[in-house]
Amino acid sequence: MSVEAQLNNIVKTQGAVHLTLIDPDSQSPVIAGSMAELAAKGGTDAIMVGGSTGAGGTVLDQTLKAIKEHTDLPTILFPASAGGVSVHADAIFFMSLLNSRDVNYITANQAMGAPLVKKFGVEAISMAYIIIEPGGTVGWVGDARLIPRKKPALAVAYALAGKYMGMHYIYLEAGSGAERPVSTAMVGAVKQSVGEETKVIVGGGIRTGEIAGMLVKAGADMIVTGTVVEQVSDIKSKISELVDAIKQ
Ligand code: 1GP
Repeated sequence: MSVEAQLNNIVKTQGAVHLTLIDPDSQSPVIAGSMAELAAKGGTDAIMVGGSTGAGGTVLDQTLKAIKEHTDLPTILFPASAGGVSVHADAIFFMSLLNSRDVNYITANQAMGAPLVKKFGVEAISMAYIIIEPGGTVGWVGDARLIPRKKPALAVAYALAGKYMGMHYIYLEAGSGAERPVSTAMVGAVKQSVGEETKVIVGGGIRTGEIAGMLVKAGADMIVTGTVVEQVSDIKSKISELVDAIKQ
């Protein structure tokens, strides 16, 4: 079964997916491997690997290899550029930053990376990436025209554009480490407009089960957490808290 089909099946049978994001630039590959193992024990569904800066080349390959040695969970690339492609991943979020001002983040890196994705046989999962205030590092790096927190209609417009362009997943991103995640009102409006088939991913600033649960209740199909895994001493318990809060 493809990774996309596995994720969609989890949404169908368990209500929502939890994704753990590991940034290869934040720790050694060995530590990344043990973080993934603990996240798997806590019940996460897949490991995303990527980051806005310093997440390519050997460090990316070695991080993926270490993660693979410690868990059987699917690994999904979360690239910032064509340099974020690796032969060692199962899948890649093949994403376009729809509200960027820079063509490099909308189509050019995608074109440069596509032949590698094909050559490596990595499964491409099409995704519309939309950055909401405050946007953080990725908002700056991706030169995003940030969608105001209180303007759900603008997020809906971009999400629908992504759906009509054939993207299967819509990712609402507040930026890694954001003080607050995307609002439940925005998540609800986007989910209602794109419908059941198009999956809505929410990430950035999610730190507790309570918040993750509220976002899923509002309409999120998948929740991404990254920073919290780097900050807590007991990774397994924190992931369990998040997973328990979003599963049916
Ligand atoms: C960043 O949405 C992800 O791209 C995760 O954000 O690090 O705040 O969990 P956090």
